[in-house]
Formats: sequence, structure tokens, C-alpha cells
Amino acid sequence: MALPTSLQAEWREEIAVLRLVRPEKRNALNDPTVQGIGAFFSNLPEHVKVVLLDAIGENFSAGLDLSELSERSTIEGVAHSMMWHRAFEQVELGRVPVVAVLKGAVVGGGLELAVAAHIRVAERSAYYALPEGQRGIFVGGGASVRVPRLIGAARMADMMLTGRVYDAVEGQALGISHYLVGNGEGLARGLDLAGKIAVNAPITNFAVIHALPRIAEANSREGFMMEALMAAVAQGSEEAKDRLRAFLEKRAKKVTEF
Ligand code: 1HE
Repeated sequence: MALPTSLQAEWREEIAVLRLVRPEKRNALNDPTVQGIGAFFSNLPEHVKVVLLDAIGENFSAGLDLSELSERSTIEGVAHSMMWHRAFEQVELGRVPVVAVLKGAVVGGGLELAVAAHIRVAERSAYYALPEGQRGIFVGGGASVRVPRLIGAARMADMMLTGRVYDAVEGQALGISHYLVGNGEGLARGLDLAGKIAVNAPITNFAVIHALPRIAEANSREGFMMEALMAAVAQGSEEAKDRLRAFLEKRAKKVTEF
């Protein structure tokens, strides 16, 4: 798969690692990078069960590459934003779960990319901002849909109107990250979590990334129906039967606190 120079892939058996590798520009996202991310996620080899999204340098991403913000007509602006939407939809609604490792700047389009992942591990250095307000623009990579799901529209409005920056501890309390680790520890934790995800039944991973968000956004009547159907599909799989039998025959791991 041909990737732009701003992206690098590493294959670790069932785990694919995709890295932003433009640290000199704080991993700012130019068009080839965004398109490369979309292409990577839509062409994952069959054996890949989970993707880890990582970044070289001290920052996850400084967002949209402001040096490429050329004069665009209104309709070109719509098309550009929709290009980001398509690419990040491949992350959120692709074939496999995605774990993102966050550090330093996770701002603007960088935050938009991070929130398209399913699990976020934040290093203590991570901070979150939406400087679009300061730049005189608006979010265009899906933030107004995905960020309110995590922290609410009111907090997002504050970030955009006042330039508020949340640090990693605040981000963890608000639910932006799922895990908070020390600086330099994100990759190891991310790989550990990716390893756990990779051994789940594929039907469960599918249900979590494709059915759960739709059910969560549906009204209760449709939600309960979708849940019942999804539960029956998962339960009926051979893999579910094997796993349930393994538990009853005391061959499977119990739930443990740590
Ligand atoms: C960039 C970008 C960028 C850095 N586009 N080149 N995003 C922003 O408004 C954030 C803008 N960036 C920053 O506020 C700061 O760079 C950081 C706080 C992220 C990092 O600061 P620092 O001191 O580590 O680095 P720096 O010296 O500011 O930047 C190093 C280089 O990266 C420098 O280039 P150089 O050629 O002078 O070395 C910077 O110009 C460059 N750089 N960030 C282009 N974003 C779909 S819509 C999404 C809308 C948005 O994402 S808007 C938010 C954009």
C-alpha cells in the first residue's frame, strides 16, 4: 500500500501500527496525509484485527496544515471537509477497532482524528484544543459530531469560543481519553490493549464498532430491536458457542479485577 511520506505503517502480526511521521510540522495534517489515512484503513490486509494509531515526536497532531489553507470557494470548502469526513469514517466505521496513543498537541484536526478512534490512551503530556475559533474557521473533520458525544456540545462551544485548552488529567476526567499513562508509556499500553482487542471474537468487535454507536444514537424502540438482533447474530456464531462452552468447562479466563 503506497503511503505518503507523512505516514508509516508497521505490521505486528494481527496489529497494524499507523504512525504520523511529520514531527517537524508537529504532525500537521495535509491533504495527502488525510487521504493516506483513509486509504490505509480501507485497504487493511485480511489478517489485521486491530490498528494502533501513533505519532512520532512529542505531539500527536497540530491539526489541519495551515500552510495549505489556500483560497477555496464555498463549494470547494464543502468538498474539502467532506474529504476529511470520508477519511475519518474509514477509521471509525472501518473493519477493525482502532486504538490511538495521544501525547502533546491533540488539537483541531488532530483531535478530530483522535476522536474517530475507538480507544484513546493519553500520555500525561497530551492537551486538547480546538483553535479553529482563533483561526477564524470552523471544525471540518467531524468534531461537531464526535466531540459532543464525548464531552457535550456545551464544553465544545467553550473550547471553540474561548480557546480553552484541557490538559491530559482534565481530558481523562471528561472522557476524552480512556486511559491516562506517564510520558513515554503510551505505545506499550496501546499495544497491550490492542492485543486484548485482537483476541476478541470478530463478531463482537464488529458489533461494538458498528452496532453500538448506531444503537446509542437511535431512539429506544429501534435501539432495543437492533440490540436484540445483534445479540442473536453474535450468539448464534460458532465462536460464541465455543467460548461459552470453554467457560462452562472451566477452560476460559474468569473476570478478574486486575
Ligand atoms: C504547522 C502547524 C499547523 C505547527 N499547520 N504548520 N491548528 C492550529 O491552529 C495549531 C497550530 N500550531 C500550534 O499552535 C503550535 O505549533 C503547537 C502548539 C501545536 C506546537 O508548538 P511548538 O512550539 O512545539 O511548535 P511550532 O514552533 O509552533 O511549530 C513547529 C513547526 O511546525 C513550524 O514550522 P517551521 O517551518 O517554522 O519550523 C510551524 O509552522 C509548524 N506547524 N502546527 C502547519 N497546524 C478539517 S478542519 C480542521 C481545522 C483545524 O485543524 S484548525 C487548527 C489548526
